[in-house]
Amino acid sequence: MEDAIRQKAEELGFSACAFTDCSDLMSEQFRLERWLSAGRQAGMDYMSRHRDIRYHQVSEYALGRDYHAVMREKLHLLAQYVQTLGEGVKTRCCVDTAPVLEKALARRAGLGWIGRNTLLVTEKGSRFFIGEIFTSLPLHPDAPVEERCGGCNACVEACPAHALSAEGLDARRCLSYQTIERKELPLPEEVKTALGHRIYGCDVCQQVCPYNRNAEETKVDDFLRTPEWFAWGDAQWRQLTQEQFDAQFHDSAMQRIGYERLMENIRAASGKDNDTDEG
Ligand code: B12
Ligand code: SF4
Ligand code: SF4
Repeated sequence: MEDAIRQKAEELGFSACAFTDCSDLMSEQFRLERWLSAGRQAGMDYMSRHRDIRYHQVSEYALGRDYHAVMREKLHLLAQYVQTLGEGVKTRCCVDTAPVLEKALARRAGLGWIGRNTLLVTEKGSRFFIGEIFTSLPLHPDAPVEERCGGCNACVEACPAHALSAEGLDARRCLSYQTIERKELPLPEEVKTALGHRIYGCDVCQQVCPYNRNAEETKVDDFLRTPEWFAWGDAQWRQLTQEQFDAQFHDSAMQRIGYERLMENIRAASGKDNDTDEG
């Protein structure tokens, strides 16, 4: 049954599929509690409530169609298949859902290990999203794999905001948090300095990871596109109108932050000496 589900997942374009049970998640929960008590979730209150691309740089995942929608559609198709494997089988799909510790579950299912960049890392890198199907169908859990960062510390050293340490990630520093999740504006000067040309998300701790050199191209068309804005220069970003924003980003994860927030990021990333890098 497990192999049949894995095969169906592969047909749907998932790069991997594995199984785990939900018992004994207390140790993972403890890590989360410790992270929250240290205030490292920054202003993402939802965490605690639920216990240039030439000139500007935009995180690569924003190129594709919003991964929440793509993953949800594919998970529902896979869940429909799982329901056919037994009488009255129940399923529930999740992707990027706040109270679910997705990396912890994926690690337990043996999909990869938690790297020093705090992401789920596999032999084929970390450039993927994680989604789950919780089901009443009894399945055999897979075994976790060993941590394979070894002596590497590249992500910790390369992080432009010094957000990574032996303690994990401090979201208060992370540029992904600052450009996507942070609510209080304007951005502080030290954040603007660390931003460089970034206006949405940050990929540095993945770009430097040696395992991402083994990454395979996705088979999902929704993630393979090159939108018009990919070629925009500085001037086009700065003059972006609400109408252009709606037309260009309506189905990208970037629409989630809204026009005003993106313009604030563009101003923050432009308000420095690197202004001269006109694209
Ligand atoms: C909040 C959040 C953020 C925050 C905080 C990030 C963080 N590391 O916690 C911010 C906004 C900064 C962020 C940024 C990004 N995020 Co984010 N984020 C989340 C979210 C919603 C929750 C993460 C969470 O629970 N954090 C709290 C801390 C305590 O937990 P944790 O680091 O996950 O650690 C747990 C386990 O990993 C485990 N654990 C940790 N270390 C160890 C060590 C050992 C030995 C063991 C046994 C266990 C263990 O214990 C912890 C508690 O359970 C998840 C989706 C989800 N529901 O899980 C996506 C998620 C983690 N993000 C994702 C992505 C893609 C990103 C970005 C790459 C986006 C970008 N390009 O800008 C960056 C990367 C930044 C980074 N280095 O983490 C993906 C990661 C995919 C992957 N390969 O791992 C996820 C899973 C979303 C998804 N569904 O695909 N994110
Ligand atoms: S996403 Fe960027 S700022 Fe955040 S931890 Fe990774 S390298 Fe550092
Ligand atoms: S860059 Fe090195 S330390 Fe960081 S996650 Fe990748 S292998 Fe691990």
